[in-house]
Amino acid sequence: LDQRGCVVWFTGLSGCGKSTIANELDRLLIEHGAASTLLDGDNVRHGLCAPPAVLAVEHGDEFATRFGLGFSAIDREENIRRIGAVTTLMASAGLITLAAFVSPYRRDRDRVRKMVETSGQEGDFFEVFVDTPIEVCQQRDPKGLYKKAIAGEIKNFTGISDPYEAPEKPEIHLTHREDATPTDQAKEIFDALLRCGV
Ligand code: GGZ
Repeated sequence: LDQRGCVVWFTGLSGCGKSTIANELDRLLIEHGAASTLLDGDNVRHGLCAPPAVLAVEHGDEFATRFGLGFSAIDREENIRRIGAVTTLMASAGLITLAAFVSPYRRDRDRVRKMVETSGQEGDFFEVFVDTPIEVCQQRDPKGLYKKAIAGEIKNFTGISDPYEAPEKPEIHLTHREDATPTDQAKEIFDALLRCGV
């Protein structure tokens, strides 16, 4: 009955495991009676931050060009800004809000931190760096995106043809370990959140 909201922000390359770990953490939190919710590219990039081609169908070309989002630096900036605003609202409503986005730019992530902490208090934003080597992500390649990016079929692909700026001081730094399952890693974050008073 006494739950403070917060934002747990996962950042890392495509295929690093951030959504999988975030889903496990969400399950763990709910099992323990917490009110948590999860946002990731799989839900947000279809609605709140849909691409131009999707918006064009219902809203026409001008609207699609102005408000549809792709993967250029400025589109990613707006993607993270919108998500940051939504997670800020969710956290102030008392939810443990999990967000899993590549979010490759340090400045964009730091702006979300500021937004969350200005609306709540310092310590409400936990940055989780899912630090999986690109070789491992590339080997997993569940959607075949790395293959396409290397072939030049996808432009601005993070880690291949676009930068990734690693967090300098994340609250939680998960390094890749062969012997740790996503459930183990979610438990690590869960314990760290408890230690921080969530
Ligand atoms: C990076 C891309 C790209 C490009 C499509 N670069 O592994 P996924 O597939 O499911 O997660 C990636 C997702 C990234 O969307 P985000 O909203 O998290 O990106 S950001 O925070 O940078 O705005 C990947 C897929 O979309 N994808 N094109 N060019 N990832």
